[in-house]
Amino acid sequence: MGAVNRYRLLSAATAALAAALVVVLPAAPASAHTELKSTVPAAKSTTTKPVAEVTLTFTGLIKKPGTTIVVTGPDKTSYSAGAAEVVDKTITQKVDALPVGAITVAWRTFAADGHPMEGSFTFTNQVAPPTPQRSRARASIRPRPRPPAPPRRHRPRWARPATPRHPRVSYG
Ligand SMILES: [Cu+2]
Repeated sequence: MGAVNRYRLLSAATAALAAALVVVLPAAPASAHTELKSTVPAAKSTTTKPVAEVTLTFTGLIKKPGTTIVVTGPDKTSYSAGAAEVVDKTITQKVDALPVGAITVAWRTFAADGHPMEGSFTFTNQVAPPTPQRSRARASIRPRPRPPAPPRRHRPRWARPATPRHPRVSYG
């Protein structure tokens, strides 16, 4: 009889455990929200090639309304060019020529189920922007500086030596 009781207890425990699993398991898929999967450039990476755009890929579909990607340089200036583009699970943000240094990508978007998401990551840009060429082009457009004014022919009256105004006439 003792063996039978132990068996009943075990089976009761197994049934309870199975019931608990049934209750817990359906909840798991509901918590699998869309999240950021990968980015280009990758977070904490260093780029040695010019970056024309930043892409963020998520684990699920993304909604475009309310999606913003702000790409800032060490100068705290935004280099985002135009609005973020959303295609399925990927957001693409075009950027102007980035400055050298730490680049921060701050993003906000909504999952297809309406959940708001936001975050930020950084990468290091080692490619110098083409500023020397740009400033040279600007310099050629700029008007040439005026030549210095020619010296005045007539000095102001106060600066002239006290000489007679008319040629001397000899009264002889
Ligand atoms: Cu969700």
